[in-house]
Amino acid sequence: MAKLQELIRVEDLTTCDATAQMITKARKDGVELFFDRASNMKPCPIGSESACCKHCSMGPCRMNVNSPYDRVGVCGATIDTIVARNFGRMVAAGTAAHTDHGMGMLELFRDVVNGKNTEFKIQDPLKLLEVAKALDIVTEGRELKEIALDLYTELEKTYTQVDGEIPMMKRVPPKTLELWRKEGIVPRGAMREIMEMMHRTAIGVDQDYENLTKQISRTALADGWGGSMVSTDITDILFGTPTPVEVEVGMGVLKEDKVNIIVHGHEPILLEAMIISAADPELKQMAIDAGAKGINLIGMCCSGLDALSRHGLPHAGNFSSTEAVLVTGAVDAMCVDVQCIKQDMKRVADCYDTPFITTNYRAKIEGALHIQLDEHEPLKCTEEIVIKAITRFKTRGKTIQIPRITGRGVHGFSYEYINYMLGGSFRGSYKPLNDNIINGRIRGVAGVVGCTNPRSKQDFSHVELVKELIRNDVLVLQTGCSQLALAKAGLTGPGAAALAGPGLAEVCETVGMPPVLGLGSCVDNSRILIAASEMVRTGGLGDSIADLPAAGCAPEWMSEKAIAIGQYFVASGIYTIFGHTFPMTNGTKFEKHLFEELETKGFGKWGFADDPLEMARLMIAHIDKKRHALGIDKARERVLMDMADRRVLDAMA
Ligand code: BF8
Repeated sequence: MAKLQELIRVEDLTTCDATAQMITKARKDGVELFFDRASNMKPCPIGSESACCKHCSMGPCRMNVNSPYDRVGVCGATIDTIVARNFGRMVAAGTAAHTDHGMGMLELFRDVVNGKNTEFKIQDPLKLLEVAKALDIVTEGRELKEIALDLYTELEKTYTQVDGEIPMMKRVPPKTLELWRKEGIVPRGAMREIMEMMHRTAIGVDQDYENLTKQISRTALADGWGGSMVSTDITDILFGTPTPVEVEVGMGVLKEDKVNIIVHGHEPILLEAMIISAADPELKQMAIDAGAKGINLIGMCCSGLDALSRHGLPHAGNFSSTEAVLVTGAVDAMCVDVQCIKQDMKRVADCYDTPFITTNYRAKIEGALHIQLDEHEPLKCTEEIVIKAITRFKTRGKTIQIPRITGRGVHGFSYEYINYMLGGSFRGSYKPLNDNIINGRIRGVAGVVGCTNPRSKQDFSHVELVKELIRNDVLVLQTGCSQLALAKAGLTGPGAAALAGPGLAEVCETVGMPPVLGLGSCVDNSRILIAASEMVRTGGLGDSIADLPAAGCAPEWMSEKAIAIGQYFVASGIYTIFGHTFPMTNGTKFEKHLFEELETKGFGKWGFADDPLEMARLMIAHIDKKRHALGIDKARERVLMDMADRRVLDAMA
């Protein structure tokens, strides 16, 4: 462990009080966390500007980030080729993660429909019919199983099709789709796009950054409108479409007198199976016999967000808290599947005698206990994990310290529920949302999403950015670790309307919704795309997604998946800002292309800012620019005057 004087002050690492307490405890216990390593390991200055090329053995070639056009790589690759290739490979990796996850969900769906998997059944047949209809599958007079099998066959194309357009293109607003067709970036199938992206970024292939950008967009769109969207829809069909539910979040959800089991990762099947096992009467009795008051199942990161949205399951925290939670000593089993699992969690778990269990053959960790989850018999795995956790509870050490900190919020705002919430059960519609944007009560819509990162004070930018947005009447949609940051800060409950600007507050109070709507895990960013499509379809806000008064931001991002998400938002027409770092060499033509030129072609564009208030300023300025272009900027001026007049009248009353 690094010397104490080299360690950064805890208050500079996180604004999450529970995580801060655990960092302090870990330091006392002599246990190193990733915060400490981030403090002591400077990022590579060449790599952080993406100015290194290592795609062949003539290099690696390092460019001069201060004067990027001074030299070229041994093969002659320019800085623009190098940075664009690196960026493309990040998008390919992020897209691969989401689409591999989505394909797994689709296979599970097929096996459930075929009766090969009897552990699960379709929970939302209505959503199955809706998705089938959206893809022009005949539903009238047919058995649900027949429709479901057709749906599987259609959706499989999202991944495996080699030519044509992926099925979800039917949900894209016509003008947005027209642009993609003109630019030749409509995805064929995710496997094809990822394969071509990897090919074109190999030594000696595509060496034109603008041409590479087209494939980067095509690959990313195969994620957002393909792999991720199918995953969200199929997961809703299988496990239920979320509706608002009040949830408890933060490390205080751990219970000293219960067997605490945490599930961390991304694929919903592990946590869905764990929910069944944790409710098993025999296992519950076994926990009681061991002296516990019960089994306390908890989620973390995106798996946790899935179960939080669908079942109201407690959630212990986001990415930056997954080691810290082990420091409580109160975790009786930490089980993981895929993505965002830090290798060092195994060592931290060992320090506190917590069983650390991998469950997916695609994501083993050296030295960790592996119990393979077989999706045909998932309970075998989850029951074994529960038994291991009960055994650990019996032999728990005395050094348990659970931060008594929890937050409460309302989550589970699916696209469908927003429709119902705004329009009512008989006339579900986005028209009230559009009307309130047009009349200026709601200034615009922002997606605030993505990771936390030990190089950025945990949760700080998420929370400050969202506060500033809602204060300025911007409705915020959230997914991923960002959502947890806001939930812990108390901004996902209806009470948060008090922090909103007068127009947004009025809408929230009328509808009974918070100004910050949690939509789920990172693959559920697809819900934002569908909501954006519906806003265009409803009318009054332009013809394409690029016309909407909307913007996106991932202020503390860290994963390649975030880059893929950012690119599919940009390609879909949304101005998207990333914070604290960006894999880009400043002053390059590729930078200008992503940050300026894409917008002039009808797409969105990338933005960057380090300070949350600056992020908010850029997003609001963009929203106002779009309002002006739509000719609805005057309406907002009138509404603000109405509000002011009303306050004067209130004061006089
Ligand atoms: O997919 S927000 S740290 S947990 S990558 Fe990971 Fe980032 Fe969290 Fe989920 Ni998304």
